Amino acid sequence: MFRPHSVTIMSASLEQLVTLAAADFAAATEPAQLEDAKARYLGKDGSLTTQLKALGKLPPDERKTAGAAINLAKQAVESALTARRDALQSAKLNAQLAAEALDITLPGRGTERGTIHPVMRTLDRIEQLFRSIGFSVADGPEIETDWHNFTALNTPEKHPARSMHDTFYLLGNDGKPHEDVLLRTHTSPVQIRAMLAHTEKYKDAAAIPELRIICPGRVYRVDSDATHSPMFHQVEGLWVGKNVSFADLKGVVADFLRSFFESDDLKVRFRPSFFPFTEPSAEIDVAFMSGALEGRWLEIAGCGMVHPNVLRCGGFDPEKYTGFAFGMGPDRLTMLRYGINDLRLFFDGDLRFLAQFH
Ligand code: 2NM
Repeated sequence: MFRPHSVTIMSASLEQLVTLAAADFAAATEPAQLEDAKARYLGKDGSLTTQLKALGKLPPDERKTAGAAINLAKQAVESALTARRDALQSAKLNAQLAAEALDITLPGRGTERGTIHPVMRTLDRIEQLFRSIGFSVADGPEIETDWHNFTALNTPEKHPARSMHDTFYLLGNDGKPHEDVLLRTHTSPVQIRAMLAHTEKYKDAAAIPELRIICPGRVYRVDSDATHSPMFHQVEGLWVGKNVSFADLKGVVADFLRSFFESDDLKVRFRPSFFPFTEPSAEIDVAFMSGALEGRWLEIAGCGMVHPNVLRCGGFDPEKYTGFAFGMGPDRLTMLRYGINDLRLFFDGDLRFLAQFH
């Protein structure tokens, strides 16, 4: 007898079984219930499994048809199972998405407009004033070598500033401090780098043009109390050329201070002092002629004529060129300009303080 094997007819009871299984699966609302239902049909003692096992007892000529019919039913049950599994999973996902839904149409909480940090305002102001008289602004690394930070600045080998009590040294891979790598203690190494770059650039020229720079930036010292922060700011200035004199230094600095404090009758005095990198050296004091600090001399900066050894380290011949340099603390200038009495307010990040500088 001809029987096309691609077409198989399920018996009525098998069809019922498939319908029953589909209903059983549909009734399962949890994955565990669904797996229990699966076992009833496809498990070891499941009804379809039992029927497949019973095939061997059928007469050989019925085995093939019956087997195909059972397999067809099995496939139908399996696809009903898969469909139900998918449905349960996507229902679960949809429930989760609904629970976690965000209404992105709600207005945001808003961000407040920031303010320029008071010390940065001071730096901007200092830069602007010096640019107006032909200075440019230079910067350099905050991690420096011993040579750029000390040696090139004429600091003696045994100077206390070189000790670990005063200067932060970086740690090497062996956990011990480097002798040669440190956090700069002033911005003078930037001046050394700028002098070297400048003199290198003009090494074949008949004469080296004037160098006029200021170097604002962060500097680091081992020091921390109400008036000292381990990180603070400095602005150093440098003017090197032919016939640059102490008189030029006095004029530039006094003019700058009167512009900075917007006070024509500000008193400025130069008091002899000592720095390794300048000779002669002076401390610069100012006195206000009005306000709470009226008539009191305040130390505001240091300065001097750049030491010949320092000029030489920068590539200048000290027989042909002279220069002046000065250094001041913008943190302190900011405190004076705004009447702030605690340095730490600048570095605490407290918005109640910072938001007052609009
Ligand atoms: C100061 C006081 C005096 C200074 C010197 C130099 C350099 F690199 F040109 F030699 N830069 N800054 C200097 C001089 C800094 O700070 C209180």
